[in-house]
Amino acid sequence: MIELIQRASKHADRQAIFSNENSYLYKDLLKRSSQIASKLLNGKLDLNGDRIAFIIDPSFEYVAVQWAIWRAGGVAVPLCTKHPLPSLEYVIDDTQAKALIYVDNYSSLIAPLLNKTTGIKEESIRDVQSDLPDVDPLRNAMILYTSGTTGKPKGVVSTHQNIEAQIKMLVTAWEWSPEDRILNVLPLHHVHGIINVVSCAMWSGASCRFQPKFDEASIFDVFKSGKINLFMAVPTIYYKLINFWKAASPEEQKIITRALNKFRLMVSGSAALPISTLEEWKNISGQVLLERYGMTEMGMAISNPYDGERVPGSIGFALQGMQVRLVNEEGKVIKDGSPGEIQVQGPNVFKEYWEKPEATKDSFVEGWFKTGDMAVELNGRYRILGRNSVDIIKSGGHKISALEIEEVIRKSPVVKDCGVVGIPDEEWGEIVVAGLVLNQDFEALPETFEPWLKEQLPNFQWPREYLLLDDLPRNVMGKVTKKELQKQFQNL
Ligand code: MLC
Ligand code: AMP
Repeated sequence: MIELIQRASKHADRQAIFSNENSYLYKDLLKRSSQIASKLLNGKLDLNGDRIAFIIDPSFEYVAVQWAIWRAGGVAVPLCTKHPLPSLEYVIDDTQAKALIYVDNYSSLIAPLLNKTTGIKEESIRDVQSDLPDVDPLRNAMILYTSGTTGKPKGVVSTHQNIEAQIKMLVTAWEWSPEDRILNVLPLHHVHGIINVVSCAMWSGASCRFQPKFDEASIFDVFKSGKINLFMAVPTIYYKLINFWKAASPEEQKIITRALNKFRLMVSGSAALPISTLEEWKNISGQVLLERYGMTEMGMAISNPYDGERVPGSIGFALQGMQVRLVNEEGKVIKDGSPGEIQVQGPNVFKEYWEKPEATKDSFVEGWFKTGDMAVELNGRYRILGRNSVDIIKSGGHKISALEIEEVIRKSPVVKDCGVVGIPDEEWGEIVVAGLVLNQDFEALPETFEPWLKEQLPNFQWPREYLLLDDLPRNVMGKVTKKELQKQFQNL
């Protein structure tokens, strides 16, 4: 049986989740997930790895559906609730999802997909019960989509064993206990929210409170209520919270600060934490943010210590159970403190990219997963230098492929050519910007262009600035030089 779910019966009468003004015990989660699993099985003994997609805001219902898919022997494919239809359709097609579970507020968005997959409305699932299969931990559990430097987004397949390893590492490293109470404000189609927040809480018999929409005032209300003692977020969220605190009255600031002082742990990750954010948050909250480093393909790999010095600008040490090495461009393992690519090995590392054997093969060398992130190491402590590709942008903690955006922009009849890059931004880490070469019929960007593009992309992928160019900067070989394009934006 899946250990995460088995453990829940030990905590049957404890509060597991608080969402939409309701409190749910672990036994409620077990009961609801068993009902949904029975509905999915619909008389079968086992889903045998069928992919089941679902689009549900972070909530009790989300976790019940995720567990139900696992309990029925299926593979969970959580969809991004901010994605427009074409991106959702891509995932449904790529996974050949047998069913799509949705809640009412997504009915009209997903309606056009229901000729491709069976729609199941979560609210319509009644009290059905059947025997559930025994699921081997080596079986596939989840597919999360991630953007890369080539082609369309790839489905990262993790087994139950991978997920368990990802959870156990963090529960040990950050000393989770049943007394912990965490607030989740993150989307649940990424490991940060799914593993670090929700699954670690559920594994520990702790309680998770959901706030479906990011909103500074309500987050501070929860902080002030004293109902939580743990918080994890991306640097952009801390940046936004700092600004909100600064705008509050001195009296309000004191109340917030008093509440934050009592937290057991606050974690930052998914993008580089600016030292200024770390310091400002420390002044406000008395908390030194614990910065850690991870990736969809492996959960977390490197972390500052729970006990011990958290060094600003450093991501800390390899987590217990992880093997980490740095490798230079010639493929040599580096031991002298010079920069190299982070490569990892461990039970948490994903199994494969869904139906992309070549991509899977290319992402490993001698059994080590190549992260594409550059770092330096001193006495076991790592510091990130950046990525080895300019085509990957991190904005608000979202990984974005410049090439995917370019592909969409090139479909516009207005545009002859384009180059998309990320440029540094205090709030978002990086923002997406686009250099455009217009077709000769156009002298300026027509007003219809941006609204059209916004329909094709989720808002975190929208270019925030445009530069109209006669041609894109190119090297002698004719290849677009993205670094030069970045400079042109920064010189504006
Ligand atoms: C949104 N906006 C942006 C933007 N995203 N502007 C610039 N750059 C971006 N990336 C704008 C919108 O257009 C809108 O503008 C305004 O901000 C509010 O939009 P929103 O959609 O309501 O945003 P909000 O809900 O506030 O989201 C911000 C956020 C979100 C930081 C909460 O981006 C988020 O949840 N990020 C976390 C992603 C995550 O979980 N990553 C983990 C990946 S896993 P206007 O003008 O309309 O107001 C991973 C591994 C690991 O990386 O190590 O963890
Ligand atoms: P994702 O593919 O969305 O899981 O994003 C993973 C990427 O986020 C990593 O490859 C890093 O580039 C980046 N990342 C995660 N944590 C950190 C961190 N603490 N500092 C810098 N980059 C990070």
